[in-house]
Amino acid sequence: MSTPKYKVIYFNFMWLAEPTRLLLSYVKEDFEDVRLDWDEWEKPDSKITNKDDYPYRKLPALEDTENGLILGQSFTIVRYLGRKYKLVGKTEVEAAKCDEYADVLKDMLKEIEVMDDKDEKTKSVMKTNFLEKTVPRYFSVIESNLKKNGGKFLVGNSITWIDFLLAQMAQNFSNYLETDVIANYPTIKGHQQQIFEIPEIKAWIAKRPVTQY
Ligand SMILES: N[C@@H](CCC(=O)N[C@@H](CS)C(=O)NCC(=O)O)C(=O)O
Repeated sequence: MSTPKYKVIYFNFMWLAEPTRLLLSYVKEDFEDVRLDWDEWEKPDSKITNKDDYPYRKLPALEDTENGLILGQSFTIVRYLGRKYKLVGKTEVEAAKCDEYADVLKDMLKEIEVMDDKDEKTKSVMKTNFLEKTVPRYFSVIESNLKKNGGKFLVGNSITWIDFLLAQMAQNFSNYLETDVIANYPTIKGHQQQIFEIPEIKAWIAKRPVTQY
């Protein structure tokens, strides 16, 4: 067996690394799926001594053995692979729309991540705000744009990195909030189902470790 071209280093979650894992599965690139122990990483006297090997001491990181690159920042990683495999849109406008949607998802993600260390009452208020204000603000626009574009691809007439990012981030938000955040957005829901049904993606989903997030 040949050595995989890529190493995806993260923890045993889907969260920020899964869009990359989906994209690599889609382009049929074998990758080493390295999952570090989160609890161990968090310990002040952690046995993980090579944290400095990873950009900003944060994960996920992608190692590309073709050119020696070690890349940090999850959205940058998916965009990089998108570029490499020509999944970034066919025009500058399409590429810009991919970036716009990615920034939307990042704004949403930020709101979720700040909930994490809050007490249950505060978290519940933040969750309601997210579901009642944030989700409609962003997803109603994406729903309408996606519908106008035919429902299959967010941008243009072929798959791009943002299709993987949206499908997985919507899943992440739903898993974290224990509510299907796209239940009221049938076009986004249908798009997500189509992405998860792509044979290469379906095969990855069937074999990946089962995790809550
Ligand atoms: N903006 C970064 C965030 C990366 C990040 O915060 N990763 C967390 C895990 S989800 C981490 O590595 N935390 C470990 C630490 O801060 O020591 C990205 O999208 O990759």
